[in-house]
Parts: sequence; structure tokens; C-alpha cells
Amino acid sequence: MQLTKEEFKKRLERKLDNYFEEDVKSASNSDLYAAVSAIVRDGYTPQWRRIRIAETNQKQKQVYYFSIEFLPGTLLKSNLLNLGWLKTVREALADLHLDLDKIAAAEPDMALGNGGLGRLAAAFMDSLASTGYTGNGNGIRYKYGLFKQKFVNGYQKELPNDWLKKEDHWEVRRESKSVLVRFGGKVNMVDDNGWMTPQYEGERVVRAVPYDVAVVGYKDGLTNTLRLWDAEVPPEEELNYPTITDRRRVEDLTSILYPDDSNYEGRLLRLKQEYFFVSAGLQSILNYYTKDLDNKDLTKLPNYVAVHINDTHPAMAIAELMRLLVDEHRVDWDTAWNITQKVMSYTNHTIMAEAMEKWDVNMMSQLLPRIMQIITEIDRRFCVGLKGHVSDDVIERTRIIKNGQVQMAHLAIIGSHSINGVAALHTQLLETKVLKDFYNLYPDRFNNKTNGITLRRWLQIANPELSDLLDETIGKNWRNDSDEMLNFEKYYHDTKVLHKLSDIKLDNKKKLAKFIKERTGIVVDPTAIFDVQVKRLHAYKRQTLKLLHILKLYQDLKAGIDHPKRVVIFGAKAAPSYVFAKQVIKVINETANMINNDPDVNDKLKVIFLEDYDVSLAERIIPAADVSEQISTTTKEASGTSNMKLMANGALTVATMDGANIEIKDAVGEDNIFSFGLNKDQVYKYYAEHSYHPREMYENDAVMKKAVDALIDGTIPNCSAEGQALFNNFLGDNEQFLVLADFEAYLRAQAKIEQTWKQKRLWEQMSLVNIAHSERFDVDKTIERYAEDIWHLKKLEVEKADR
Ligand code: B1N
Repeated sequence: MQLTKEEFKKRLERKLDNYFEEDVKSASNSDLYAAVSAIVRDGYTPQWRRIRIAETNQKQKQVYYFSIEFLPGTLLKSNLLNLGWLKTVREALADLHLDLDKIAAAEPDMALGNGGLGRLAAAFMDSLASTGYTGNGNGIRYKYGLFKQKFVNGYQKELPNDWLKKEDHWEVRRESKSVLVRFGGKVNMVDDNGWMTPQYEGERVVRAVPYDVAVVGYKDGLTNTLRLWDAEVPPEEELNYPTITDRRRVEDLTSILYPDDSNYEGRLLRLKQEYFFVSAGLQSILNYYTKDLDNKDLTKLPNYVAVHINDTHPAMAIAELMRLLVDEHRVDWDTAWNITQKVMSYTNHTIMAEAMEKWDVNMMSQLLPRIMQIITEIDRRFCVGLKGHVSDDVIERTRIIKNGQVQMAHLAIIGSHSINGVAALHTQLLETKVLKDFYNLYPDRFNNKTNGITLRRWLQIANPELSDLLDETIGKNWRNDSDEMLNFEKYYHDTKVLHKLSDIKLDNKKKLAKFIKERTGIVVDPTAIFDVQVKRLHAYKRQTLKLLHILKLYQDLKAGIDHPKRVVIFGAKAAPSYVFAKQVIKVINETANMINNDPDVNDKLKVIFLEDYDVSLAERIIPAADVSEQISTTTKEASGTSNMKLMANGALTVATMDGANIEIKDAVGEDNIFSFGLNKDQVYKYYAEHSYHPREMYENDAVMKKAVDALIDGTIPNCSAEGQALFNNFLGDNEQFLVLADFEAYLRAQAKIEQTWKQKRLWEQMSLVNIAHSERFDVDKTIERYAEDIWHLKKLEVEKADR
């Protein structure tokens, strides 16, 4: 049933009255949010139930996406959009003098992820439901999401993100689906009627309780499930947890999300978290298979179940499925291994050495004795199988257990039928460099799946004005079929459309300017170039290169050399233990302070570092961007996804030829992107020959020297130690991110940006081309490729959504 405005108003009154004894006039935004979200829940719940029944009846294969992070952001507007109710509800509320955006702002972000990896997992959930595949998320219900970032004297401080303080309106606790997960103790193998069976002694038993969140597909899509696990003391084990400390240790298991992005720390609690959600997820899958589907033949499991391992964090799924099959279901090893490999697939998200998970054998043996035995056996058989077929060196390099450590990527590869990278270059580097030995062993397992983004959120929700312009020009069907966005290119010479495009951008920039004023007190000119770098703070992402450019612009302005007005906007969190990243934040903040308060600069240049970048803030910044900064050291950014969102919103990209930037360039053509910098061969040449000597570059380039010296000559107040740290880093022999090597090329690219900015029409045309070609990064296309090539899914047959 399509919801009418009148019907919505009636329901709203009823909910407000029932829940809060309020009416629309007296209710707070938070009450209104609770009431509207309840109406939304009522809207999808019947279908959610029907889909589960259809799944069981049709026995279609399902994918389970295992990820230690999911980063959906807020759900109210996206659920409204996907139900087809967004416009109606917005208008009905307006009739009542209420503002949907203000009501929606009462929802805390569901920030159970760090950055791109977690956001991708959330995008995949939305897309599976929207394209009609039954796909389920499996993850952790962290009590505290990613920390809230505050700046105090320019330094990053972290505050807990207690997102569950207010009740979450989307989750449903499913106590009946709870399972038990075991840690520690000793394991003895005993002969039970000819089957070697583990007997556990002194282990700790934790209860995993699932909280299900509905994933509402777009329009005629499905309603799928994101299952997040919480840890509790099992009622039957109360006596084994006599003290508060004992109990707290159980609760701690799911209390925090590790705030590291593209990095790895071998902490015991993290290992516990990984096993916890992997074991719980697999047990619930096997319960569904053997009980709900009433299937006793586990050799058929791969026809019904695909498990996807999102980076190595859930790689223990391979050993845990072996354990469940062999120990609990008494499947023989070879058969179990065959099943496991067919079920499992793995995505690699980084080639950064410091992000590669390796667990200490002793730690794993103590925490997960049976899992360690199973991994040891997998490793042994792997080595035996290769002996004589390849050199011993290859075996040594590829085996799972080495130097007292378990290499999780090796486990993931050996136990999966598919291994993919997240952009063409990244996959190529996996095949030819990082995982070369494995590629030689199993060439057929490797494939590329370039990332995608939820265009629905980044256009229809974040940029409704641009979405309306697309409707007016190319018709509305792009909302269902993103291919049609290519038709927007036909308006390349249409002056009216180009003007509209720039009016919309200006409007979005005014809104952001207002927000910046409210948040920081700083006034920015909406007609300036809005130059945006939003992503985690990481040395390889090179916010530092942007900083050097800012210093150069500042020095020019001081010397009377003119530049078009520019507002540089940063959003970035640093991992709390990442010293260098935090030093960069401090120096950028002090530089911003200096520039923003220098009367000589006037408002020619402003630098705004917005606190606490998250999905909601992204929705404000991205539609207002003119320039998208994608300036990582080539080979280091696996894909990037902010590059795609910014492009879809008409920002022009300045980019190294790294990650998916290359594919953006392929899509728009070289005239519609500002590419610069070292290519991958040049980068690897520096590494191979140890021939990067930045000091020479610095001594021989007066402009570079002047910008870099600003870090240490007292130009920037209040950060001499941090400035010195950056200075030393840039000039260090063989500095691995090659910041100074790209400096000059970056300045040239920025000069070209200034030239282009002065040709307003050309800028608008380039922007239009970028919007049109962002269809290539529609996550639904990515998901179709996963579904077809890796998971082998068919779409579920359901009656068209009756919502
Ligand atoms: O995954 C994104 C990519 O677009 C980015 O290029 C890539 O950097 C990012 C350990 C990670 N790689 N590795 C992580 C996150 C958390 C963690 O604890 C590693 N994130 C990425 C999506 O493919």
C-alpha cells in the first residue's frame, strides 16, 4: 500500500499519543523521531517476515557477509527512501510545520566501523536487498561505536560514542537464536565410537545473543537482515561468573570497536571478538540449514550457503567451519575441507604491510586451543600437498604458520575458492606483488571487484536538488537504473542546465557555510573553491601534501601573489595510538588558526578542519565540494570510496593514479580529472633501489624548501615539536610515502585547477561529465558481479513489495 500524507499524519498522531502522550505541537524532535521510526518499522515488518518465510520455502542460496565492521550511518531517511515514502513523509511533516531533516538529526549514527571497509559492508547490505538477493550481514553489536573526535588546543581528543544510550529503534533482540561460544581451557581428543572427539576442560562459555536489524531494499527490493551479536553470561553458567569483574569481562567482549583503520594491533580482546562473531554466525547458519531447512546432508551446504570474509578479521571462519563440520557433525576431514572451500570467499582490502593480521601461536593456543589445532592441521596438509610440486621456498613463503605466528591472509586464501581485490590496480598488485606466490598456485581464484557506493544515499538523500535536476533532464528512471545517468552527458552544451548545476552547488555550499559558521564560528565565502579532503588520517593518504600546498598558497598571498579564493575543508579521525597522524592534525589545526586569523589573507584562503567526521557529516560536506582530494601515494590506497561519492556530487578530482582513481579517470577521460604524480613503476623503483633522497629535492627546489621550512622556522605558532616531526619525516631518507617527490606535480595540478575554475562554463561541463559517469560506481553493479562470479546467487522470487 502506498502511504498517503493523510494516512501518515494519522499514524503519527496515534504513535505520539501512545508513546509519549504528546501531540505534534508539543513533541520534541527526539519524540518525533521515535514516532516516525516506529511508523517505518510497521511499514517493513510484514515484508521482513514474509521474506524469511519465502527464503525457507524456496531454499535459495544465501550469502552471509561476515564483517567486523558495519557503518550504515543513520537509517531513518534511507529506510524512508527505500520504502518509497521519503517525499510523502517530508511533505506531510511540512504540512504540520515540522522539518524531516531536524527530526532525522535526532538519530545517532550507527558508527560500528572506521571508514571505507565498514561503509562498504553497509553499502553491500543495502544493495543486496535492493537488487533482490537474500544476503545477511554478520557482525558485532558494539556498545560503543567509533569514538567521537574533539579538538582541544588543536589536539585530537577521543570521547566514547555511546550510541545505545538512547534506545536503538531498528534492532530486534532474538533471544531464541542465541548460541554458545567457548574460549580457553584445555582440549583432549578422545575416541568416541571410532571418532576422535574433543573434550573440553576449564573453558569459559559465553552466550552470543543476536540483534537483528532490517535492511530495507529500495522500492521493490527485499527486506534482509543484518545480524549483530552481543555477548552475555549464559543463564546456566551464572555460577561460573561469581564476581562483577568476571561478568564485566564477558560484556567487554563487545563493548568497543577497535579504532584502527588499515592498521593492525595483535590484541587479545580483538582476537576474542573475531572468534566470537565468527563462531556465533556459523553456528546460526548451520542451525538454519539443519533445522529450518531440515537438511541433513552437509555436503550440499555450498548449494545453499556462501560465507564472505570481509578482510582477514573473520578469516577464522575457515577453521571454525571445519571444527563444526568435523567435531560436531562428524564429517570427515577431506569432505569438510571441500565444503569449506566452496562456501568461503575472501576480499583483501589493503596491501599495507602494517595492516596484515598475524596472530601469535601461543596466544591463539591459549584462547582457542581447538581452533589452533585445526589451523595447524590445515597448514600441515597444505605443506604436504605442495611438497615436490613447488620449491620449498614457495611453501615456506605461503604456509599459514611461520615464526610462531598465524598468517591470517594465508589462511583466508588457502581456505577460499575466491580472492578479490577492491580496484583493478589493487588486484593487479595482489597478483603480481603481494600475493604473487598464491596467484601462481591458484590463478583461477583471483578476481577483481571494484568497490561501489550507495548512489541512493549520496544523491537522493544527501543531494535532493541535484537528484531533481537529473529527473528534469534525463527523466526519473535513473533512480532505478543508474546506467541512465550517462544521458546527462547530452546536456554538455546546455547553458540552462549548466547554470542550474552551478546554482545547486552554490546552494549546497551556502548550507555548508552556514553549518561551518555554527560549528566553528568561522565565516567562509560560498563562492570560493571548496576543496575537500575527507577520509581517515593516515600517512599514506597524505593529508600532509595538502598541508604543504596550503602553506605554499599562504606564502604566495603574503607575498602579494594572487590566487582564486579557496576554502580547504578537512574531515579526518586519527587512530588514538597513531602518533604521527595526531601530529598532522595538530599542525593542520594550528596552520588553520594562523591563516584564518591573518588579516593579510583576508578571506582569500580559509582552512576548516571539521571535528568528528562521520557518515552524517559526509552527507553535508560532499554535496558542497568543488574539488575532491585523492592524493595517496600510488599503490597504497586499495580503492578509496570517498572519491566516488564526491564525483557523483559533481566535484572535480585531483588524483594520483592510485586505487579506483584510475577507473574514475577511465570513466570521465583525462580532460575531466586533474591527475598527477608518480606512477606505480616509479614508486616501486624508488623502493627497489632505495633511491629516494628527499633532501636533495628540498635543497634544489626553492618553493618546496620555503613551504617545508614553514614547519620549523616559527611561521606556524604553537606546534614546534609537531612541525619538527613532520619536517623530519618528509626529509627522512627513503621516506616511504614519497611526499616531496609528488610536491611539484601536485602544485602544477593545483595551478591547473585554478585556471579551470576561472573558466566557469568549462568547470560546470567537467562537473556534469563526472556526475554522469558516476553510474559506473553504483554499488548495485558491484553486487551483481559478486553475486554472479563469487556467490552464485539467484534472486528471490517474491510478490512485488506490498508496503
Ligand atoms: O577499505 C576500503 C578501501 O576503499 C580503502 O582503500 C582501504 O584503505 C580500506 C583493518 C581496515 N583497508 N583496510 C582497512 C579497516 C579496519 C581495520 O581494523 C583494516 N580498511 C581498508 C574499502 O575497500
